[in-house]
Amino acid sequence: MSKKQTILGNALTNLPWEDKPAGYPEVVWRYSKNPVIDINPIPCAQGIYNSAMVPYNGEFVGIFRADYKSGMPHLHFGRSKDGFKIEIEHDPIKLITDDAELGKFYYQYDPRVCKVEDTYYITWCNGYHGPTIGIARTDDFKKFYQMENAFLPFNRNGVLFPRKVNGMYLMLSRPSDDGHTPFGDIYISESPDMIHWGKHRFVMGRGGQWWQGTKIGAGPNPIETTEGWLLIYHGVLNTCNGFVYNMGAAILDIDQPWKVRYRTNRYLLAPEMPYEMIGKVPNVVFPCAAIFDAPTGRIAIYYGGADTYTCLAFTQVDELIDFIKKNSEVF
Ligand code: BMA
Repeated sequence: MSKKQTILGNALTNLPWEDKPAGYPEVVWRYSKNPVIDINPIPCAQGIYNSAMVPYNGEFVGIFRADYKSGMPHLHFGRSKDGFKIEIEHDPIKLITDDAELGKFYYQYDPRVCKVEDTYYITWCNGYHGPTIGIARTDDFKKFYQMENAFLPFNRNGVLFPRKVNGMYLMLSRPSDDGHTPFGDIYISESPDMIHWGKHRFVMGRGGQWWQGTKIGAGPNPIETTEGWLLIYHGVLNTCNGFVYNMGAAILDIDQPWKVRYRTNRYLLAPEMPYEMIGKVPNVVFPCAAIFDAPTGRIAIYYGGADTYTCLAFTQVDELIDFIKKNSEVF
């Protein structure tokens, strides 16, 4: 029997949760009533997906990617009492900035939300002369203050760590191109102030097994566990008929998170359900948030399905870490 691994963090007794179906052979299982956000959810949007929820004041709030009927993605605020039924505001979030240059973004997509100390930070892919990482902060989810873009274009999947490490804020990101990202590896950068980012280091790359052979990108904010930082990520397979987005996981060293301790050599979740295989972009599972109840080790993962739907899946931390260690390869 391996040692039981636990999450270092808070209790969340109202975590959205559903037990694993009896006999289900995989370590991540889907919510039986997926998707939690269906197609055409609000008047302006054809789909809401690749979005992030966090617990807040006993309920849940989130920042959502809404794809407009113009094809352009923008960020909307949403709330939920139970984590399952989500209400999205019909108007986009107004980012506050007194710097006109910062306000010159063209699109916003794939948000993450991370509480560091007492502030909630939103990171997203910001269209500023090509995709880069936008950052905003809020204390109350009413006023959102836009900060400097973290990096030069072209970059995506900017994912913050939930606490400083060695006195620095840390962010994972995935530099690539201005198109549909034909390649991509995960890097880490540090900052003393959430504005100036540097000391960029390679964390892990595409390659090895085909499910993650084309590109990889960080998903939810890393979760601190007794084994290291648990990082859920997406890995992309290139087929004769296009990309397939899968979900994998890794364990990063707790003090030097650019060091990969374990990394799955097979996927945890691949597009298999109609809401993952059929949509605006077929064959996509794209995780962007993971919330947890530390004492029980339960984790709920919000992921996008087929660039159309928002979905939920669940896992149990000790089982997941055992799985990652058993099915691991570091390369
Ligand atoms: C990526 C991003 C994601 C999207 C995926 C599949 O490059 O644009 O938002 O889910 O492609 O289309």
